[in-house]
This record gives sequence, C-alpha cells and structure tokens, in this order.
Amino acid sequence: MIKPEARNPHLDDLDEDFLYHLGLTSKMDLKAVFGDTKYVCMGGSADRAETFANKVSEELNIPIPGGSAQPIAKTERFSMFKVGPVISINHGMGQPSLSILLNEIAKLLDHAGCPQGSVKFVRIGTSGGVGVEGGTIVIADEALNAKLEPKHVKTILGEDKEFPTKLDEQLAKDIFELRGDFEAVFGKTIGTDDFYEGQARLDGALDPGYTEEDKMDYIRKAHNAGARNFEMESPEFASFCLRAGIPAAVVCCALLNRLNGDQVDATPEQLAQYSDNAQQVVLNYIKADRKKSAGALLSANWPSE
Ligand code: R2B
Ligand code: URA
Repeated sequence: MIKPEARNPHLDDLDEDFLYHLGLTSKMDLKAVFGDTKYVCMGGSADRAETFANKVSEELNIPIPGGSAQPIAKTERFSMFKVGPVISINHGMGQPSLSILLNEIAKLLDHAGCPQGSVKFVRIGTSGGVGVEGGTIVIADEALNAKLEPKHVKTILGEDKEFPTKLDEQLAKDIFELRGDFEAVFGKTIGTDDFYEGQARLDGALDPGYTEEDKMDYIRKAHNAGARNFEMESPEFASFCLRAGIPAAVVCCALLNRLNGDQVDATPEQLAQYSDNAQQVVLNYIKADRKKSAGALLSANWPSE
C-alpha cells in the first residue's frame, strides 16, 4: 500500500497496531474486510460519507446486506462505510483531523495487504470558488497553501519541514473526461487552516484588520496563481498521498464565488445538489474505471491463438 521507501520501519517493532480513531487493530482480520479495496473516497461530513456509500451500492450494482450501508467499527470521530471495492469515510474539517484519518487509513490498508499503487484516494469536498460560480466542480492538479505556495509546511520536532503538493495528473484528467454532464474546471486548490480570516473573509466574529480592497487583492492574486477554489485540507491530503505513493485527486464543488461575497447563502436544496454533483462525478469515474479493469482482466484471461 505505502511505497517501501516511505513506509515507517518502526511499525515492524509493534506487536499490535491500534488504529485508535477508527476502533480497529492490526490483530483483526483486516484482509478479509479491506483487502479488495480499490478506492477510498473521503469528504468532511459523516452524512455525506453515508450517502456516498449508498450511491455506490446503487450505481455499481452492489447489494448491501440489510439494504443500507452501516458504519464499520467506531463512529466517535470518523464514520467508515465499505461497499464492494469502495471505502467511503469522512475526515472532519481541517488538516489536523484529515492527517489522523490518512495515517490510520493508509496503515489499515497496509495491514490488509493492499498492493502499492492499487488503491486511489479521492477527496470529494465543498469549497469556495475563486472566479467560478456555485455549483462548478473544481478538479485540482495541485494544492497551494494559504501563502499560495505549492507546498505543505509541517512543524516536526520543532522545525518546519516542507512537502510538495502535486496531485496525480492522469487521475485528475480521467475524472474530468469521464465526469458526464457537469460543469467542471481544472485548477489549483488552496487549503487554509481557517475558514474566516484564513480565506480572506470579512464576515468572521472579530475585526479582521484588513479592508475589502485588501481582501480582493488577495483573492485576485490567488486567481492569478491558478487557484480556482479555497478549502481546508488539500495541502495535507496531496503531500501525504505523494509521500506514500498513493494516486490521489481532489474534486470539490464550489458553494459560492468568492469574488462576489463571503456568505454561503445558497439554499439547502442547492447545497445538497452541489455536493451531490461532486459525488456523481467521482461515481461516474469509478464506474468507468471498474469497467476498464474488468475488460483488462478479461482480455488477460482470454487464451491467445
Ligand atoms: C470545506 O468545507 C469545510 C468548511 O466549511 C472544510 O472542511 C472544507 O475544506
Ligand atoms: N469550504 C471552505 O473551506 N470555504 C468555502 O468558502 C466554502 C466551503
């Protein structure tokens, strides 16, 4: 699962690895449940993870015993569902929460014996559009931090360490091409550590100490740097997956165009539709990708003349 050069050698010293936030351990039969995983689809909310799992069942024609998806193990922090080759799980809001999830899911799949490169990670999220209207889907080729740099800076042992944030270009192109009838653009996604001042909003609780003009200068600068949306996870997501050798994509719907305002004032129906659309784009990709791999398997097994 994790490329050998990046895998943590200290894990070999553990008799049992407790995946504490998931409520699973390496002594369980993880291979039986997770060994066939091909896609890990994640987004902030537990409700959306459940909805996505049920859609996977319908669209991929994989019946769920009992009729609807049930969470696996504990749901105190994250809610995980598995339908056929797809894990659907929520990661909470922000990079610290996502980082915990990424570490434990990557170890889970490693303990389950998934071969390296065989599982794709897709973040299906919500975001604030930068020059794109609410409802547009932004497929990222790279993540930027709040300084608009293509890197993720983590403080480790008291020192800042930098990690690149490129996403899998081929996977992004494939998702774009197979998206179906949805308005989508390629662009860079900015991941910040804050929704309000960190994303240049003027509607937080405290006096931000900057003006409308300062705000617009920053958002325009972001647009000129190739950014098309703001969210709160992509630098951690992209850098973790790149380090681990996991093909990864970020597919987010825009809830509003930040050039026109700060408040998320779309109706509940519109918001549900936007996030539905982003999920459907990824489902369309998974369906096509499954057909392609089934075709490849068939022709490999077909006796040659
Ligand atoms: C998008 O939406 C959330 C904030 O509303 C955050 O998790 C993100 O990245
Ligand atoms: N999520 C964000 O992080 N920012 C937005 O503007 C909307 C959703």
